[in-house]
Amino acid sequence: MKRSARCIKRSIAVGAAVAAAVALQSASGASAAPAPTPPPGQQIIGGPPAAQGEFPFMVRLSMGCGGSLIRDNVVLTAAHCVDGSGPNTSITVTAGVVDLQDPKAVKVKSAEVLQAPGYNGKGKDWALIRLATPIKDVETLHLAEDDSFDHGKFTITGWGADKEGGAQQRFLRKAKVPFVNTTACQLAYGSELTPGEEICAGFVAEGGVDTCQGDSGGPMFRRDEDGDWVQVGITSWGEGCARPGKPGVYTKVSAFSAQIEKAAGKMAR
Ligand code: 4AZ
Repeated sequence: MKRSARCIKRSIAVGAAVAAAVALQSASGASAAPAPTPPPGQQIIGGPPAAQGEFPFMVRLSMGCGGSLIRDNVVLTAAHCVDGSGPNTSITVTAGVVDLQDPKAVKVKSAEVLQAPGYNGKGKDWALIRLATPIKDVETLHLAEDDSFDHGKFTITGWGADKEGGAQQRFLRKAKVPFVNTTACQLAYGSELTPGEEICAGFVAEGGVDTCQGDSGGPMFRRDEDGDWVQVGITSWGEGCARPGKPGVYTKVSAFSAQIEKAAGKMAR
């Protein structure tokens, strides 16, 4: 099966299962006092929980994807997380928390969606969501304007599965993954990879750390020379999760940042 179809199916299935999975987790963990700290474990896959406020630009989308705030009223996510372009009030965006059940969570509805022009399931996996109301005083994430940040170690974050086929998470997880060059990534994926539009990351030899189902649309980012976060990728796809020889594939933000900024600027006003 084409990987695009596989990923789209997955994200929809995850969307349907999210509320239930998160509700279940809270129910099973709710017997004691409200849990201020996450349960122990190694999730996104292979990383610890994020601290409250550590990634203020990180949001959860109600269809079961991640996203990043690039304006106070615009979220960047994956094209395969949305249905198309146009007015759309069906998405709930949860911001400002690592715990999706935190009563302080800021929840806002979408107003409009822009799916990447020309998106057909291969490459171009980006989309913008305009919010009905801006998130107050939020620290937005800056986009890589060129490929000068496409190397080194990247941070990945999400509420997605903690293992292949695993449950969606109540608490935001983070992990670090190294850049994988195009030659090595093509060795893994052949013509399924769209070089120039996608960037790969992961521990190819050993696996073990990765994004997984439900992390899609979330940002992959690193620090620039000033120590500020810069987004280099959008979680897109991969064969399974955290498998040796199968790195994660991310939309190469620098290839689209001019187009994204222009579209976001139009949308935001
Ligand atoms: C997904 O379905 C997904 N291991 C995201 C990332 C990866 C695989 C699947 C990469 O959302």
